[in-house]
Amino acid sequence: MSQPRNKSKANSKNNKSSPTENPVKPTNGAGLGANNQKLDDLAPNVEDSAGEFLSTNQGIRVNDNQNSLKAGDRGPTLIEDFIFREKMTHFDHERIPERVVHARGTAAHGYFQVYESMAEYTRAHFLQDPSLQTPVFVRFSTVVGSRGSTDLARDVRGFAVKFYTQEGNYDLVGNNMPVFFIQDATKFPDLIHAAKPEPHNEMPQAGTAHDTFWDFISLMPESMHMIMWAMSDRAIPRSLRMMEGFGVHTFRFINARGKARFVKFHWKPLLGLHQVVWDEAQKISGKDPDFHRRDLWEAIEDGDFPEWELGVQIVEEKDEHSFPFDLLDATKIIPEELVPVRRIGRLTLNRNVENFFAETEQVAFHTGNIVPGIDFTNDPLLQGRLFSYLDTQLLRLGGPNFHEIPINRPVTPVHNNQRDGFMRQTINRGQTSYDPNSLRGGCPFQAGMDMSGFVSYAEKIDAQKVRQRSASFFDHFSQATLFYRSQSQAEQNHIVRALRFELGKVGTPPIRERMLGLLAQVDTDLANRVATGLGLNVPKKLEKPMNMSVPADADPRKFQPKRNGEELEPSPALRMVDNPNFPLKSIKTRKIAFLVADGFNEASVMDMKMALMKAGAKAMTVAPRLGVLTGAGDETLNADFSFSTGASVLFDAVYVPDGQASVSALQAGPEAVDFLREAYQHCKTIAAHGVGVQLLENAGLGESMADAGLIAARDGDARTLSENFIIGIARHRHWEREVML
Ligand code: HDE
Repeated sequence: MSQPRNKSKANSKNNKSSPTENPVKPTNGAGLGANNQKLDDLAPNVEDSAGEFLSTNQGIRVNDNQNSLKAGDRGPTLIEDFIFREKMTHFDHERIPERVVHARGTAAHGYFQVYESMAEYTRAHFLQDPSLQTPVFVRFSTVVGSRGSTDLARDVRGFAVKFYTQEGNYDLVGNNMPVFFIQDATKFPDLIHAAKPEPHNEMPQAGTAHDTFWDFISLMPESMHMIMWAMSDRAIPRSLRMMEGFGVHTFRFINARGKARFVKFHWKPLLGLHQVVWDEAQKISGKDPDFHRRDLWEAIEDGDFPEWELGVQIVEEKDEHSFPFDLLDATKIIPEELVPVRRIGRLTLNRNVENFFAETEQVAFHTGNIVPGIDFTNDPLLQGRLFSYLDTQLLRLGGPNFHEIPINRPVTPVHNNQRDGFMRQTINRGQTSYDPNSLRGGCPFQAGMDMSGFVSYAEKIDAQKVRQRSASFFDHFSQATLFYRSQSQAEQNHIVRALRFELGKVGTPPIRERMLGLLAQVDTDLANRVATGLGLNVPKKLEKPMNMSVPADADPRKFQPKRNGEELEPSPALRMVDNPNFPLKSIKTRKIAFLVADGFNEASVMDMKMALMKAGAKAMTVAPRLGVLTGAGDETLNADFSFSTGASVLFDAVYVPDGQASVSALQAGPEAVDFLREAYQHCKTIAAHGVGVQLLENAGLGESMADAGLIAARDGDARTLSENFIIGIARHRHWEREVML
């Protein structure tokens, strides 16, 4: 059922709408689900067949949905069967083109609330009033894989936020990494063609570990900073709820007096920053390719609403040129040590979608959707995106009326002279569809600034029309080095391993060597370690010419990557392990596997379960079989998983409770021991109580081992043990276990 929403009086013949009426209403836009203006807006479009008769799309009730109409019960189907034809035709047309990038995604509803008025910096209405809750729809995604690909691919994650503000839709279409591979939008099709499955054999799916990607990258020194991020653990998040988001480009804030400042946007997750291990990621891709999607869905269903704080880095216009990099260059960050991130509000996701296709698939983000008080800069990557997003929606959603699809329409009224086109829903009343007009008293009117009319920032531009990259963009290595040197030892090891994996999958030796040459520009130790894994030597010199983004007729000798000479201090804000921005060590929403079988000790299970639940974690039982398990004292417990449906990679930590019969049953097969060994290998916290310790020993993980993440207590109660267990889990992983060659 679809209803046109704009039954607005403003479109009526006797237009009473006054040009002095401000669209900004004092009411709250959202609330904890109950009072969310966007959800109210979607409600008339929600269909629910509970208690209803089956009908055709024309509303005719169907008597037989089992058989097509035939000439005789063994005869041919008749073309007259309108019920069959309608059903089959609709089915044949169910698919729309998937997104050319970011095809794999998942989304949820929620709201945003600013902590205090930002009026000093921006006139954006949704950033003025701390009591206002602005509805949002957020879609997370991977970039390279197709719609059905695994969530755990090594990849950048999209973090796209649509704010349904009182002044229209504002889209902050960001990623979970603050920089990008390229500096100019015209290189985007090249980058994506190189990263996607190779065109001759459509392999590999959802991964960059192949020749064409590294061929391209090895010739693109400007990518090196982003490559460091993409090879880091940021590319394999533990959960979409535990990753940062970034607007990437420098934008502008403009206040009511017209004063502009530069701004970079950040999303800081309240659950902290966490990753999985690459081996784990690959196994999760087989055990549960929907791991991230499921994690987000379940957290919201359970009431564990994910939250992020919106952070801004604000730079005065006069300081534009005071950094050792260009603010318009999307391959650079502003280190937080140079310009602190001020946290200005909170995003909460509290409602799953009703229908994946209608909402998650049909949502159309566009960097060009901005509201008064926010504006663009001349970042050439952003400028290209401003064209691409609208263009891509026209194809993907089939025409110019995709803004009318319920998930895309704003909560503010839409009045203009745009008309017709495929799938038009709005019934525009009246004789006129042009401006100026007198027949309609000039409606719809232009809005003054005091009526929330959008006015572009009047930037002064006096320049030659050139196809040229600014020389201020040519330092491609300083920040790559900064990133690598800011990582913890464990994270540096992971970058080395990731590069060994990715380049190890490259079949063309000169590509590997060229990459080593580039890595040596970032950090010689990094290059040497990667080279060791590949059985190669680091080339003495950088292979030339590198692509320095110059036209055919330019002299390549004049354009070489360079360092600006300034060594930037390592920035702890860039690492995931012990990042000072995330001091809170919480185990909230973490999943803990309890390995149990019949004969478990009830107190050992319940005490630990209660302690974990109190700390906000989720205890789940994994047993040799599904069904009801009986404890030593005849109390029963349901197995949440069997060894065939559960796997250690799906949990954050493992506990083996006391109970002789239970432990003996677990020892009878190889699964429990394998489960523990794998959890250990992935640096997870493991605890065992009473005879449960035997199982650890059986797995070769004796309690004598000096390891903060291995907690064994033969005696005492599980309550005492639980304190250490919780501290261990809160550390997330025990990286000191990793052996690096
Ligand atoms: Fe995108 N990008 N992009 N991108 N992007 C798309 O738009 C594009 C870039 C990002 O959940 C497409 O609707 C160009 C940076 C996200 O629906 C397309 C360039 C950043 C999403 C497109 C970039 C992003 C997209 C494909 C280089 C981080 C998914 C489908 C100039 C700041 C949004 C679509 C969703 C999607 C073009 C680079 C983020 C083709 C040309 C940098 C999160 O329009």
